[in-house]
Amino acid sequence: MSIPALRPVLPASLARAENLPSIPAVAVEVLSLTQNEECTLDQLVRVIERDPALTAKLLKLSNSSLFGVGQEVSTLKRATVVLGMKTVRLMSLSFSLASSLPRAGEGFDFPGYWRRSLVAAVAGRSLALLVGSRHADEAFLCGLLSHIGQLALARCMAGEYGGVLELAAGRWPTLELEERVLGYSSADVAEVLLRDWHLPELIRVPVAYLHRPGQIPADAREDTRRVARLMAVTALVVSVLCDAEQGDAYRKLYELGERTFALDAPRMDAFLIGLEPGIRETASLLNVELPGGLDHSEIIDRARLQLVHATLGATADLRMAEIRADELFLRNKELLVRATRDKLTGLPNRAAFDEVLAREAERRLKGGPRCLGLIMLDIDRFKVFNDTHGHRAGDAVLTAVGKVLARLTRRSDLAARYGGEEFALILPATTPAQLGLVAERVRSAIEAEPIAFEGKSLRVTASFGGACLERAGSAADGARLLEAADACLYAAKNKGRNRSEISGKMLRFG
Ligand code: GH3
Ligand code: MG
Ligand code: MG
Repeated sequence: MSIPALRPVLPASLARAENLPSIPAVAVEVLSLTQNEECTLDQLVRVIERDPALTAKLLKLSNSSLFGVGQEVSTLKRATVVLGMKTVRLMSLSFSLASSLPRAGEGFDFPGYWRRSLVAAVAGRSLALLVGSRHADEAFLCGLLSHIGQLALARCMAGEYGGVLELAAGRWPTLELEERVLGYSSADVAEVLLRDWHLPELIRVPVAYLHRPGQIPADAREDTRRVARLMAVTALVVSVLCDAEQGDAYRKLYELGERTFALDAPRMDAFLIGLEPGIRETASLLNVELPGGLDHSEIIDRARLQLVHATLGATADLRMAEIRADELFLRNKELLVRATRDKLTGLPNRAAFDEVLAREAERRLKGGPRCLGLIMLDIDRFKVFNDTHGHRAGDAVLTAVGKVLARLTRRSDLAARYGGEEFALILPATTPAQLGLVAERVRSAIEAEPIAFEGKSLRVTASFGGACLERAGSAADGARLLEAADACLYAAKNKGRNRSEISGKMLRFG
């Protein structure tokens, strides 16, 4: 079929294309019924029932956990009553479209296409429900159609689009790349195609402006803008869950989720993990085979790590610019702290600490930027304290010590809960003498800190060990710095506790 009203930017060859995906007959009828205010439930059911496969899928959907109506639905009419006319209309449109689009072929990543479309559909719908939007079904359809422009290009302009895919080198092509090579993007194609299919603005605009929400036409309706906001977040969810390198998308998703829907990082993570069963279920409903590697919690862990690596990795070039390096350290630290916090104290946990330590050691391969200081501290006779005052009192101590550390360290330092009753500090530019001062300052503050617990005021002390690394031979030398500090801590314990021992010898490796 041909596309009549092509925008001038699109080449004539696309307008003449014979094999553009066409909209299936049932979908056309459902759509025209949608536009008819008078349409009755019976009319809708009659149209859908003409396609037995579609009917079966809608029934399966009504009984799936995705819709979870809690009662067996065995007729289409019942489904229409239980799910509502709008849902049945939009879902039948979604399913009939999905069944008419190609599943496999040469020269295009069809499994990737379907995975992205499915993730977008389920994520769009779930996000809408999460934020209380009444456009969950529209978001599902938008998601399902979110990559339709790329599919159309791969089908109709295989030669030209092949060049784009080649340049993308195995990654999913971006709109920028398409524009650079073709002079227009798959989003332009999607807009034309969806217009040709007579899909309403509420679907067409969010799909066409998925990656450029800032350019939505000024006359777009408020409803449309709302769905577009949902889909902009959804597009980032797709990048995080489907792209091989998602560090940047993950950061952007957090930012946009927070800004648009006040979703904080833990809720966003829970949302991402919660999508997994729905994606699998929808895949089976739409007969789409998903590639492996869809464990969402693993993907999130990997994304976090990539985020951290991406930012920390950037520090390597800045060895000479110490101030900028310190700023980076600060930023890295803040990113990490957000990602990996110890629940009790609110401090970064051991994983975050190990990561920063390894990266900081790496920055000191062959010397520079400045001496890296590390302090370990361990609360004295904490077992006895727990046995005497109870575990909850012990927890109050850990929280209080965490607060002292947060209060007394500079923004450029990293204070972490290393494990149990042990804490660790990384001080990026500190000599042994300065390290001794810091350790003493923290030690006396802990000793002087009254810890309020159930009407009592309790006190604890801690022992400290510290060491400095001037030059590393490998990233693993961070662990050797830790060992040196730990040996000093052991000495402080042996010398009677509530004291600090700092190694006067700067460590130099490599
Ligand atoms: P030392 O002065 O030699 O360090 O003696 P210690 O008793 O502090 O050392 P030990 O390693 O024998 O005991 C550590 C105790 O810390 C044991 C454990 O019950 C307590 N502990 C570890 N993690 C937590 C926690 O999260 N909460 C509480 N309340 N106690 C904890
Ligand atoms: Mg201990
Ligand atoms: Mg102890």
